[in-house]
Amino acid sequence: MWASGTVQSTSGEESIVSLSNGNVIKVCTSQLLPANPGILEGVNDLIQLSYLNEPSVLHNLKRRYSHDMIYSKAGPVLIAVNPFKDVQIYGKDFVTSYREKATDSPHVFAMADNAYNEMMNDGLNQSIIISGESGAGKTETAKFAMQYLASLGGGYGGKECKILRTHCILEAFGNAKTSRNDNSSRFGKLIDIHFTASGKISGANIQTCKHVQLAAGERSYHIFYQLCAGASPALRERLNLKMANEYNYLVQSDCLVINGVDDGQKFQKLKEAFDIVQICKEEQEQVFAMLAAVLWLGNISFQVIDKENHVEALADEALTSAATLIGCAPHELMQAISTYRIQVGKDRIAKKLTLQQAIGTRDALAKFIYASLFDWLVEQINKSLEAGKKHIGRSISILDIYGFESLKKNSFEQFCINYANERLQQHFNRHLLKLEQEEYDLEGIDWSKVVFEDNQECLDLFEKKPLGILSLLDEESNAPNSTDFTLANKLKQHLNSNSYFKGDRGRAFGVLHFAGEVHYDTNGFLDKNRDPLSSEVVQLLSSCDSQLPQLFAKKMFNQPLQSVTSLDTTMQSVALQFKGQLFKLMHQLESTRPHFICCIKPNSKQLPGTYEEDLVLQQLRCCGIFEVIRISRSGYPTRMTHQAFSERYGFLLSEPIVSQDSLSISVALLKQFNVLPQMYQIGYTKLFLRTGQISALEDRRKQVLRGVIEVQKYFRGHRA
Ligand code: AD9
Ligand code: MG
Repeated sequence: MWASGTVQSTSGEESIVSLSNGNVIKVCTSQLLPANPGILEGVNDLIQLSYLNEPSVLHNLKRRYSHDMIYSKAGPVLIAVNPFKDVQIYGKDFVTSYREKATDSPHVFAMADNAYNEMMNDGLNQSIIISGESGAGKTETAKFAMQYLASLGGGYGGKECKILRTHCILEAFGNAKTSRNDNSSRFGKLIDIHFTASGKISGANIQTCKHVQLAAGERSYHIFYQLCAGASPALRERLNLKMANEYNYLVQSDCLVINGVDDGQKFQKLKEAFDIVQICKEEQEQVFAMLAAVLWLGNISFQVIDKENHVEALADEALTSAATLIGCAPHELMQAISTYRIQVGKDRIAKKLTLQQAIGTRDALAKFIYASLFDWLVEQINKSLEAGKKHIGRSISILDIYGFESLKKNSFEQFCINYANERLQQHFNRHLLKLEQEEYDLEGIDWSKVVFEDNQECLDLFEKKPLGILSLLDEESNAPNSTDFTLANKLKQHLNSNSYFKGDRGRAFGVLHFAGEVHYDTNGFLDKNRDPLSSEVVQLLSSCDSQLPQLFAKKMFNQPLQSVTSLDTTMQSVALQFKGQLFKLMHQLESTRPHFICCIKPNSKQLPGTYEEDLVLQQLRCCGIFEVIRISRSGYPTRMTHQAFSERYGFLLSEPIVSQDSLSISVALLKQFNVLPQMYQIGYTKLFLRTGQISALEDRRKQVLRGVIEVQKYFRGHRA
């Protein structure tokens, strides 16, 4: 790591340096990097640094962080370093001061304000895209952005308030405690906030991206613990609900409570949120019944009934409770999870399952109910936020997905998550590094290119057909007699020559992600990718007495892609569904003007006041921040077509000019306002200006317009 100091003397290759802590050391001169002058300590925007080396950037961020200035800019990108404590910078006074532009200190509010203004001024849809590792602060940042937009778009009544309050529903059902984050999002979401032409919030829409399962041994989704801790005695009675430690699905991890979190209290908040989005009491009761059913399903056990290891579910409290809760007879449930049917000639014959198959079927049923319940809830929230109207105005979309994960043992879940992050990074690279430079080329601007690490090749490794990981995974998932070993071998056989792929020993393989090398264990990949749901189970749900199971089954039947199958036929795999949903989200983002926020995790212990330089550096490098700074510093962030420029400022010209074309007017304006030649470039169709140059013109314009209004007022007053 680095330390700051003063060079005392240099002789040849060596220098004597006295460090700030008093020590004097001898170092190799070529390893010294210049530090920035004191006046630049803790600058708002990293592009202002005179010396742009890694230690300077790190030092600057650390310095700000130690003063609770968790936000900094890197050109157009907002960097947010997770404080892991409450910092008092989100109150109404802060909203007001950002709204009135009374401060220029970087903040998520400033970013949201900027997006809002651009939407209002240019009529373009905007997006706020938040990236960062698991636990870096994406979800919290997204909430603050929403809070700000809600306060702009109409105060704290009505819809705005609803959008914020519903978040606890999504978190209860979609988040869980993991080893890296006590409140880790296990689903991706894109929230579109819709505005009327006058800039008031008119509604919102939430799109989600598939849940990823939790790793073995991790606490499950918050909602289960909230229900167990917070249900009233009467509700417990109706659901035959036990304490969390009596359910198999919940005791797989030994963590039943989270430090500083009161699950019972959260349950009360959740019920209030249900009321707010108009999920009526009967429906709420059904939601809780589905959750209890899932928990009881996990307690169902099987007994072996013959030599071939075939099994039957035990007719005990777990089976009866689960059956009652989903609304069927116990023997029907028993049948559905202990047998499958095969077609023999014209008949369908029931065959018994083996223990492993039966457990798989039972768990698949539980997962299906849970996933359907989540989708149903999102649908209800959307209905209540949009009030049935089709949206035609403008919108700001906020993207918050699961962050990059590299654990000791990485499985299918991490594989999906990291693939999603690879896609997201591509969007970032394309907009901030690639398109930016392409536009300079296209406009004939004099420009020295900044090289950057493109992650296209890594994406190709995943997506190429037929020889990418996703295609090969699917092929193997559908192949007879395939195992996790045959999958690993197949990947190695076809991909070993790819420099982003590492063939490991045995079942493992590695990928060189933009954020670092990750090794995956293929154990369970095929099963998780197939995620088979037997037709027995879907039939059972469709014949249930309760409304929700019927609805879930109907949805399944109506979905052409996700076919219902018996255990042996093919269907669309989890990885492909995941890719489809991801593409849909990314596609939607393409038509918006993006604003990027990079969240940084300053330590891996979730502690306040702890800044681990190497960890921060690795994250900054991975998300391409240094390249962004270099491009922005030498770039021209303000750009306007000659026409737009001349129309907006033309009236400020003090002397009339001969030719009235927009280019001539623009040039005359630049001259009149003394914009120095190194501060702008004239492209074929657009004018490019360096940071800060437009403000003098804007100020003048405002002044003149205000003058005009004053004069009008004066005249109006006189006429009256
Ligand atoms: V994951 O990919 O969903 O696992 P996130 O979403 O990046 O992850 P999250 O927003 O959940 O991380 O933040 C983790 C924790 O950091 C939160 O629970 C807070 O305790 C803490 N945090 C994050 N941002 C802030 C903040 N601006 N102020 C205070 C914060 N605490
Ligand atoms: Mg999150």
